[in-house]
Formats: sequence, structure tokens, C-alpha cells
Amino acid sequence: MQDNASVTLIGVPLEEGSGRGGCSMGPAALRIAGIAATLTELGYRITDRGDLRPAPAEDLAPMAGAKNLQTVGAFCRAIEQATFEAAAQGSVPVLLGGDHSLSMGSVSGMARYARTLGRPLFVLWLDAHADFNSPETSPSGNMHGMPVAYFCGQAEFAPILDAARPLVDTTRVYQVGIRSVDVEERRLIAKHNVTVFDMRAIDEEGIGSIVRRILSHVENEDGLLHVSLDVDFLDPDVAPGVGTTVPGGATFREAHLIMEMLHDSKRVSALDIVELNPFLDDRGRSARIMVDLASSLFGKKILDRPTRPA
Ligand code: HAR
Ligand code: MN
Ligand code: MN
Ligand code: MN
Repeated sequence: MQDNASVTLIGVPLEEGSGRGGCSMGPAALRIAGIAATLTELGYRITDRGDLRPAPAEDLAPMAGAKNLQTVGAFCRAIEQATFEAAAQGSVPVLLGGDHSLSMGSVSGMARYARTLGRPLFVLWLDAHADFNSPETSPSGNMHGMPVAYFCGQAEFAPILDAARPLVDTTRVYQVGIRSVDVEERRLIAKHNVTVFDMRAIDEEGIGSIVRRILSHVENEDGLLHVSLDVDFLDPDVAPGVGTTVPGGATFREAHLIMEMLHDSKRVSALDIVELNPFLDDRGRSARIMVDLASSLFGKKILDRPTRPA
């Protein structure tokens, strides 16, 4: 994003994709943790669209393997539209989740926007999980495990949500921090050439080098970048407020370095903050960390100088 741009907050009190209660309180927790004031202080004009509250989509026939499809589908349609509109107005949409199924909508909205510009959309998926299941492969039926497969165009979704939507080219999807992958997901990720930097890659190569490689691909193709940040990307010791913790996650500094480098790139066009479950959090700690990470993404610096000499 450009400095002094505007940001549109879109609240998504959605938990029906996650198989448990709590994520619907995520938008409130992120607001209480000061997301708007923090970004205002950094010089952004903030529009808060409030929380989306769509009625269930009764035209969607219930489907085995896709729990709460009518609720998730209705949200994703509303999110797609709100995200597209914010971006088309020159603002950076920030989705306050809500479980990760919301990214079916937000990434689709950004894919539509990128198409109007004739530029490619890249997705940076920061998560413990690959979220590459479909209703046929999902072990749980929870749709928060499916968004990447959805916007990459896995065929099983065609009858569920808009079949004519623009997709994201799988070679422009980067997954970072992954450490929990189902058997079928493993096969699909390989088949579709999604680039995965799992925790081992972070340990071996270092997050700075990985982010530089991703950003150089975005820059070479003059792309837009959608960042989708799942709370469980972080180690559970850092951010406990999430329903699907997996040990061995990113550290506080690894996560911040990613955000700082993303800001310097000026390529970020949208941000999802997802899976925050305030019911499981430790006195608001995870909510505050997510706001802190967002502020680094939007330009908060330790010192007022470049991190490295040019
Ligand atoms: N892979 C498992 C499933 O599909 C668990 C998915 C959990 N997903 C998230 N989002 N928490 O990353 O059921
Ligand atoms: Mn996820
Ligand atoms: Mn996850
Ligand atoms: Mn590490």
C-alpha cells in the first residue's frame, strides 16, 4: 500500500466455518485492541464499515462435507462485494475476522479488482494450515479449511459459490509457516504447484530471505498482494487465542519482520486478520498482537530509517 492511503475496516463476525464458537467475537476484540486508532496514528484515513450480517443464502443447497454452507456462502458473497468496493475506491480493505472461510470472499473480491486493472493477484498465506481441502477431501467438513482450494478453482466448489468468479493462479500463491497438512492436501498442493515455505524452510533459510524471494516475484509481474494472516501462524506461546493451535509456529520477531518487509514493498493491497478466538485468548494478548502486526504492516517502524542501507 502507499503511505497516507486510506484503509477500510470490514468486520466479519463469522464462526460457522470453524466448527466451534468464539471467532464471531474477533471483530469486537480487534476493535477493542485499538485497530482503528493505531492505523489513524500512522496517518491513514479509516473507514469502518461495521460488521457484515448477511441473511443465510437459502439458494445454496446443503452439501455433504461443507458445514453451514448457507451461512458461510452468504458471508463470502457479502465479503466479496465489500472487499471489491473498498479496493475500487482506492482503499486497502482490512478484513476483521472471523474464521478463515472469509478469505473465499475477500480473495475473490481482490481477484475481481485485480482483473479490472489487468494486473495479477498474488496471495501470501500465513498459516499453520494449508487450507486446501474441498468438501470431498475435508476430514472435518469445516469450511475454514477450504479457502485456498476455493480461490485456486478446485472443481468441487463450482456448484456452491459463483462459478464465474476470477481465480488466483496457483503459481502466485505462497504459503508460509505451514506445519499441519492433511493427506489429500499434500497431494493437491504438489499437483497445483503452490509454493510452500513450511516451518522447516523458515528454520533453514530464514524468514527475511523467503519474503525477499516472494516479493521479487510480485514485483517482477507488477502484482497486487493479498496478505491473509491466520492467528495460528504464530506459535501458540505467542498467540494462544485461536481454536486450532499447532506447536512450532512463527516467533513474534519472525512475524514482525514479515510485516515490516511487506510495508517497505508497498505491494500490499488487502489484509485478512482471521481465526482470532477471544473466548480462548489470554486477556486480549492475541488481539493486541494482531493489531501490533497490522501496525507494522502499515508502516510502524522501530526506528525512522531503513532497516538496511539501500
Ligand atoms: N485441515 C483441517 C481441516 O480441514 C484443519 C483446518 C483448520 N484450519 C484452520 N485454518 N484453522 O487454517 O479440517
Ligand atoms: Mn487458516
Ligand atoms: Mn490455521
Ligand atoms: Mn523458528
